[in-house]
Amino acid sequence: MGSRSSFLIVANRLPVDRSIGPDGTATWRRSPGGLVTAIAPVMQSRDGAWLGWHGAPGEELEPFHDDGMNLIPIPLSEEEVQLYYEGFSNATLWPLYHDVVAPPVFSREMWETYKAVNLRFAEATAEAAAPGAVVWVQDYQLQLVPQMLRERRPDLRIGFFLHIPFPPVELFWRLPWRTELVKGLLGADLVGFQRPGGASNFIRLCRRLLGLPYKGNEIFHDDRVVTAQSFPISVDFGELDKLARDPQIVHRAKEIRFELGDPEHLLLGVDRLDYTKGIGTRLEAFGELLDERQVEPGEAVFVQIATPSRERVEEYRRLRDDIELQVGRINGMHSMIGHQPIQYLHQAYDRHELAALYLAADIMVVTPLRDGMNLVAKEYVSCHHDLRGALVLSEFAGAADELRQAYLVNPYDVEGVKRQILAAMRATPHEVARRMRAMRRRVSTYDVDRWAGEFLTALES
Ligand code: GDG
Repeated sequence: MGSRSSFLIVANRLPVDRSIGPDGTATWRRSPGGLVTAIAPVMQSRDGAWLGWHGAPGEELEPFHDDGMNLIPIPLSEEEVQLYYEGFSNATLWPLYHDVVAPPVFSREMWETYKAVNLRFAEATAEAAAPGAVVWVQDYQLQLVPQMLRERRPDLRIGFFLHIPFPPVELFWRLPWRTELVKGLLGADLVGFQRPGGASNFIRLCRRLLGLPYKGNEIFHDDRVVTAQSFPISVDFGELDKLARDPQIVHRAKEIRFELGDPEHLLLGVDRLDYTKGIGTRLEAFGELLDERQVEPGEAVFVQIATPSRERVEEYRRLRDDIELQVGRINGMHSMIGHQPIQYLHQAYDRHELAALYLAADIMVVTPLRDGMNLVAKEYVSCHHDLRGALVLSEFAGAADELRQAYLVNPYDVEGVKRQILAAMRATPHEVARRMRAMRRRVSTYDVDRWAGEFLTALES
């Protein structure tokens, strides 16, 4: 790559996906997601570059330009995908950081590969960055990059943002490589978390593990100051609001309700099929409401979109079987000819269909056992310009800090989840509108632009 960039994003994946046309030519399409939308203008105005894996194992690609961004592909071999991505990132760190809701795998081989891949990212970034550039490293797959990068390029301004929760000291302590991981993060000038609790867990850990002094949210390490602070991520409210007002989407939302037999209550869940999302819990609650005839057959339909995710990781395969068994049981018990209480869709949908589903749903059920933020909850709110729609939301999602007018639940308390689903079903339209209006005010003010803006301002100050 000839010219160097003054603003760089470093993430596990590039923000584009390749699709091969019928004539065999490859085109790149921007992958959906708020991060890219928020960052794209900054990229364009500062001649930015994005470093990340392009998604094809074993393939090396030259840097290219697409959608106004310089993209620098980082290669990963098939074995690295297994050990670094599916392994250390998603079978070790992911469950450990999510309250150990599944047992983490501790493997030295995975760790070695994680280190090697982080080094490759750091070296490529060191090469691509202009003097004094601002570098923003994303998420748990790349926690060693800040330190590795600082060793090579002390002139850079380095920020790191963790999209998932940062666990309490007692859980983090189990990691055989805990010291290396913490030191990796401390290479940054600013370490960002979703919730204030994540930042304080990190500060406490630095003190307990490394004996580092701190004052407020500033940690003193190696003659430098590292700031640990929360920046709750958000969605592109304006874009979703506009999308949900589009007559085609409004029409599609009506059509969806009609196709489902115009139930009195349409409940919706949208998640990657992940064991942290509490899909089983909400289905259990809904199933019991049907068993107890608190909800009459035919009165409600639960649409659960479960987008395929990490299908080669053992724990995810097991989860899929469990959920499919559970759906089968409930539907077996409570279906009537022409009516199934649960519509389970193990498929991905495009953004338009998703917006129509949000708009169609009376009750959005978001019950993660632990979640950094949960964008689905904020997307649902952004789509309800009609002020219809109630949100049932887990206290264990970062979004619960902001969306206080949701029907908040403890996802471990099935009775409580049932109670809140019933409360949402029975709420008056006035009450529903009052809550929705307050939540919309929050999300429209704290949108994803503001999130990125506040992080970058803090990083550069
Ligand atoms: C991590 C953290 C944090 C889902 N199905 C489809 C689809 N989606 C989109 C949603 C939403 C996104 O995927 C999922 O975001 P979440 O925030 O809900 O969850 P994670 O994937 O676990 O994200 C999380 C987030 O990072 C950001 O920091 O909030 O806590 O775990 O945008 O709409 N999109 C499309 N089709 C689908 O079928 N197009």
